[in-house]
This record gives sequence, structure tokens and C-alpha cells, in this order.
Amino acid sequence: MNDQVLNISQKSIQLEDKYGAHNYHPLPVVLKKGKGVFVWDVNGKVYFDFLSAYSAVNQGHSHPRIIKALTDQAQELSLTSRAFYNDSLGEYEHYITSYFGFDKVLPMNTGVEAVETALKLCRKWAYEKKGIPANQAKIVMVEANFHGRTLGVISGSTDPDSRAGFGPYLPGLEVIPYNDSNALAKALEDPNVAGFMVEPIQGEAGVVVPDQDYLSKCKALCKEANALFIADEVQTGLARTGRLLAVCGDCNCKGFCENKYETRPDILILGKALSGGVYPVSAVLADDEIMLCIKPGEHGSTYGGNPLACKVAVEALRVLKDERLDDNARFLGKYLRQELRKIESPLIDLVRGKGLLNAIVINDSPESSTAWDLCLKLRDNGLLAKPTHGNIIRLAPPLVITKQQLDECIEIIRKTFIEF
Ligand code: IF1
Repeated sequence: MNDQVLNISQKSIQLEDKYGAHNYHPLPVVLKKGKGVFVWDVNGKVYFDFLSAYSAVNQGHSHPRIIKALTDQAQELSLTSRAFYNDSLGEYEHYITSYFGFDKVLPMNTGVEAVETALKLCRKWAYEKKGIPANQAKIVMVEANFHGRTLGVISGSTDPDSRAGFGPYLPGLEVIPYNDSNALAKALEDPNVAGFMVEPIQGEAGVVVPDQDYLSKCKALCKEANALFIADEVQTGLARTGRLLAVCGDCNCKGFCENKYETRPDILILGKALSGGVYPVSAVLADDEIMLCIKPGEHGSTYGGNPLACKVAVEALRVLKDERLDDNARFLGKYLRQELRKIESPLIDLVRGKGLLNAIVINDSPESSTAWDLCLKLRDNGLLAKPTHGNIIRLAPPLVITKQQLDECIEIIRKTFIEF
């Protein structure tokens, strides 16, 4: 039995190697099933999922309510295109704009499509509202950003892996240091700056949490300079960092927001967990002054706002609120960091994060294989995580994890580091 099953693993890996592009280097594990915080491989071995598909399954794998929303709607109508109206989109648009407190939403599919949409909205607003001369609009981004993989977005990337070899690049993107509001103030002296786009916490860079007042300073500086503050919450949003949005700070509205918070973005970008991991759904939210700069026929997408996406996203948002996943993430995140910091291991340089978006920085060079080898051991011990930027291990379980399950995971992590 074991040999035969091992073949299934090897067969899956060999098929991918032979017939698939080599644009990833996955951890050697072949998964077959997911439920809540667990995933199973083809050998039937169970793991705690500590990556959550990069924060797309905040609600847990195959959440029954979200799966039901998907399968019910799939029996009715999956796609009309936006050439016609349908009975799901308006309801979804009303629900999500009330939930986050914005006038309007532009529905897309993947995170990077939503980021590109936000960049196009910002430029349109620059020419039509701010009065920047045609084709002169600049958008400021930060070093070590990650906003996706399109040519437009990597044009503002400082990560050689994301950017090198794909030129020529989109002009009009300026890069400044992260977590440095003085650098933003300086960049905003240029009257042609239309907006500033930032991840409230840098995910890919290795869960880099800025100073407490960084985002509020950025918002104030943008307001003063009549530039748009654009928050990319594709990874940090939807309860992952212990609040509905990472920009919410200590505001605690749990959705159906009255915009009480000082870091309210002019453009909010959501993705990933907006569907609980069952379907690609992303969204751009903004008020009328910005959103109505795009006129009929000027932007869109075949699948954007399709009935399946709408029903799934409404249920995924309802689950976040009903199960209070922001509170769970905030409470268990603090507990996780506290316990990880107690592990006596020379391998641990530091532990950082917010809510259930955390990382261990390994005391070795990014070029070393230590973090990778640790992730292989974590896999053997029943927990799946993957390094980012060489020596940083991201730890981000689904937000439905219980304290008891987290205690088991902490024990696995502790045991793995001590044994290593
Ligand atoms: C990969 C990273 C994470 C994102 C933020 C937009 C997007 C992402 C803040 C684009 C996507 C994904 C992409 C995926 C792995 C993962 C990732 F390692 F690449 F950077 F999470 F950190 N804004 N992040 O994090 O969303 O188009 O992918 O739906 O490309 O390997 P997308």
C-alpha cells in the first residue's frame, strides 16, 4: 500500500514537472483534501495548514456555508458577463459597500487585477479631478512591496525575482522606503503625484509591521497633498491581522463601518479571503468622486462580479463577522507570538506579526537552506509552512483555529526547532 501511494505522490510531482511551467518551487507534499485548519496529503497524512494559501482561506478550508453558497448558485447561473444585469451583483455591491463603508465597489477576480484597477482609478482621478497634466500622473509605492505579478505592478517592485528580465517597465511609479513618512512627505512635494499605494503590513517581504502611527501619518500627508491613499489589503485584510482591515487600527466596528477611523483609505483593495479560498474574487472600493471617473466601457473583466463570486463573497464576509474571526485572530495572534518567543533556540532571530499573520526570522543568511530544511521538518511533524525571502518562515493559520489546536501547533514548532 505504502509503495503504491508513494507512487501517487511522485506521479503528481512528475506530471507537474513535465507538463507544468516551472514558476514555483513547492514544498514536497501532495495535498488531496482540506477542511478547516487541516489539509491531508495523498498518503492520508494530516497537517495543520500554517500558510492558508497566503491568507486566502481565513475562514478555513471548505467552509460549509461558503461551499453551499457556491454549489447552490452554480445550479442557477454562474456567469452572465456584464453585458446584462443579473440578480446577484447589485445585492453583493450593496452588501460589501455597506460592510466597509464606501460608496461603490468595482468587482474583479484576482488580487493583482484589483491592484491594477486601483492604479487605473487613481490615474483617471488625477486627470479628471486633481487636474494633473495628461500622462504625467505619478503613483508612489514602497521598497519591498508585493502587489502581484503583472507588468504594471512589477514595474514598481524592488524584488529582483519579481522584476528582473521583464522590462521595459511601466513609467510613472516612484519607490520610497517603507515605514518612513518623511520620505512620503518629500515625494508628495511633486504636484504630479496622484496617489500612494501601500500594504499596511508587508506580507511577502516577511510580515514587516510598520510603526504604530505610520499609516495615519501617510493618510494625513496624502490628504494634505490632495493625493489618494491606496491600501492594498489583499493579504492583510478580512480579519487576518486581528481587525476587519489592517488599516482599522483599534477601531472595532466588525463591519458595517461608519468610517470612524483616521486611516480610512481613499481606495481599498481586497482579494484572497474575500471568497474564503473557494473562487477568485477581488474588489476595489472607493467613494463616488473617485469611482465615477471610470465610465462605461473604460474598464472591466469577463468574470468580474459574476453571480458565483457575488454569492460566495457575501457568505465569506458573513462568516468573518458571525464567527468573530477578527477577535480570534487578535487574541490567538498575541498568544502565538508570546509562546514562540519562549522557544529557546539559536535559530530564532525574532518573531513578529499582527493577529494571525506572523513570521519567524531565522538566524541564518537568506541564501542558506535552514528555513527550507526547518519547513521540511515541520512538514514531517504535521505542520505546513513555507519560507519567504530565504530565511523568514511565515506562520499564518486559518483564523478559525482554536486555542487547543494552536497549542498543538506551538508544540510542533517548539519540538521541530529543538530537534533541528
Ligand atoms: C504568488 C507572495 C503573498 C498580495 C498582495 C496583491 C497580491 C498579493 C499584498 C496579488 C498576492 C500571493 C501571490 C502568490 C503568493 C502570494 C504572496 F508571496 F507572492 F507575495 F501572499 F505574500 N497584493 N500574494 O500578497 O494577488 O493576483 O495573487 O490574487 O504570486 O506566488 P493575486
